[in-house]
Amino acid sequence: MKLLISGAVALFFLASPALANECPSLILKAQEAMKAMPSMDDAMMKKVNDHITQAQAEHDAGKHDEAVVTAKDALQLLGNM
Ligand SMILES: [Cu+2]
Repeated sequence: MKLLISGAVALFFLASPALANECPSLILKAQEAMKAMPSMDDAMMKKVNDHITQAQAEHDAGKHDEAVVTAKDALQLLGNM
């Protein structure tokens, strides 16, 4: 049983290389990148904002991998990877 749990934990970590604290820093980076871009059209701004909000929600829900992907999408939209 213990072996089974270790296996599951190992699998979990293999499948989830993202660190729990990687999302907030990526979210912050996206927020700062957005602030640094004053001339962004509204549709784009909304799209990036939605990504940031979603990333924060995913992080809060413990879905750190998804949060990282979403935050990276936001950064990609901002052309700031
Ligand atoms: Cu997270």
